[in-house]
Amino acid sequence: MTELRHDWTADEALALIERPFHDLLSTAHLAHIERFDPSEIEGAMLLSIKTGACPEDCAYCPQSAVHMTGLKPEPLMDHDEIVTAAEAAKAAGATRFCMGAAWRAPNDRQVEQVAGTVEAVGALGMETCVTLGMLTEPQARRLAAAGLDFYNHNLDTSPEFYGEIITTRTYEDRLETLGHCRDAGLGLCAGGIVGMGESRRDRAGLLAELARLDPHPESVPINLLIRIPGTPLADVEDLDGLELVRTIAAARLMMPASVVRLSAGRSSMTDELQALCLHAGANSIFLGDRLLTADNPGDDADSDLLERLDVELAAEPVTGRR
Ligand code: SAM
Ligand code: DTB
Ligand code: SF4
Repeated sequence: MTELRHDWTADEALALIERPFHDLLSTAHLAHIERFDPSEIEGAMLLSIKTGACPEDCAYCPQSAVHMTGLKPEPLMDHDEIVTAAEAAKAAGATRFCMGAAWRAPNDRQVEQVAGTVEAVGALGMETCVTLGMLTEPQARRLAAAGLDFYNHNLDTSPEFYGEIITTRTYEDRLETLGHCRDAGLGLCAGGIVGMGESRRDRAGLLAELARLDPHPESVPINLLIRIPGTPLADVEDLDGLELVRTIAAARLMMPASVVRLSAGRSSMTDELQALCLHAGANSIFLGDRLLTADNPGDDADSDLLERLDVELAAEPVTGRR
């Protein structure tokens, strides 16, 4: 079996990404089928429970108050409305419900509110995930006590490129929040974005940082930038789709037991590109026609694609053989 290593360097990750395409893809697919059933993928559903007006300056994000994206801010949603959305997600075939709030860092009262909702969503028999920005260790423990399964906090890119994308908090801040979550016993969902004008070396650097976490994040979302008018990255050059495939294949090889999610950006991909990403080792998608604020292909397009690929949505949460 492909071994679980936690000593990856950016150079080693780059050497993987740069392997001849077919060699990289077939090796990654073999690693995939060692630990997962390739005929099923995880379906997760996102809900933005607090939208926009975020004080951070993340250059990709429609929800940053620093950019003029025309997005209408919305306060924290009612508990009951969120639980109703989770029930609908379950009915649509999702096994995981992910709640996102555009906060830099929540206060204790906000964490308390979210904890109550996490308990109710967990009681529906779904895996729960939240992404609320930076957390203190007591806040992470509070969420763990509510039964939260996963915390999503992305490293987004390499340490070297990070400063081009965000200036209002550091790479260290992000690693610290991930550490608090791990110490509290939470599962981690941590990944990044490609297509922001970064180099192959930056994509390698991101993967090396993720794969040096011990244990590896259980979920690794790979987002393709959705270019949002009004953000500084609105006009960044298109990324060659095959670079996304290489990134996913390297993620599969470096974190062989983790679920790799083909996350944001599927609406701009062809079915053939998505199929290559799934062959390279991605085994999770977001269902539905909306991510947090941006478009997603939607259930009809997805069931059509999965049927043509002889792939099904897993009825139970997906985990890799350890
Ligand atoms: N505020 C929290 C935080 O930053 O951790 C949670 C929400 S934030 C929207 C979650 C992730 O969504 C980001 O880390 C980023 O990877 C992804 N994301 C945001 N905008 C995106 C875009 N335009 N295209 C692709 N991914 C995006
Ligand atoms: C992640 O890595 N991608 C999701 C989830 N974690 C929270 C969010 C994607 C957001 C895309 C832009 C939007 O919908 O606003
Ligand atoms: Fe967007 Fe999260 Fe950055 Fe806020 S912290 S601008 S919600 S990515």
